[in-house]
Amino acid sequence: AMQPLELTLIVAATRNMGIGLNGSMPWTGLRREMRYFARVTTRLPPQAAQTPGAVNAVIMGRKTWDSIPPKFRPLKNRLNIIVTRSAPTAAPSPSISITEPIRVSSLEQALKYAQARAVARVFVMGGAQIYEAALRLPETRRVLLTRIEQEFECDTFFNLHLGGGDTGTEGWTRRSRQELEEWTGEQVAEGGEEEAGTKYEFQMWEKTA
Ligand code: FOL
Repeated sequence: AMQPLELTLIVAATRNMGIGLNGSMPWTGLRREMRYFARVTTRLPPQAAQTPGAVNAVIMGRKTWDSIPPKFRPLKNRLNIIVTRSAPTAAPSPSISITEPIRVSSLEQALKYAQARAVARVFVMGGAQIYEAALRLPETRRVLLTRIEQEFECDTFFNLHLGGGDTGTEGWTRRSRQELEEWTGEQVAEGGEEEAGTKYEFQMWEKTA
């Protein structure tokens, strides 16, 4: 049966919700954090794990695509969908191999493509403009936030303020560490993580209203 498409945003942000500087990330050296991103976006949910050929999709803006080191793109074992104003006018065929990134001209087209491909999970991985568009959609159910407990100079922000406690912004609720572990399949440290002198915490937020 056709599952209703559900979107998960995945983002690493400072306390001020800073996500970028000069077209790249404001920090360096958060390698375990990056590996968490790679595993979480790749891992299939239990229902899809048995299905041959099942994959997740990652949707990103063109600037985020450009920011990924060429040797890592397309992000492997995931269907990569790029939102760009210079997408071909014809809709991409639903049978293209995942070794080929798909270019579409809007987030709505990206969702339609993901649905036509019957992908397992759909992640929105930025940047700011794409997150902003996704936060307006009813399909957006969840944010996997890595909250970085150190200020970095940023010129790009995630425009939803999710608080430190479980009371964030109206309509959003923080889920427990156990709920995050169940949904992501990851084991996360109780008191948060620290790497390259930077403390951070893996969080999961869900839309309640
Ligand atoms: N979310 C989180 N939690 N952390 C991030 O760093 C992050 N980054 C983006 C979006 N959401 C995020 C966008 N930027 C790669 C590079 C930049 C990028 C996202 C991904 C990348 O190269 N990923 C490889 C891992 C490479 C490695 O192991 O170092 C991948 O396979 O996912």
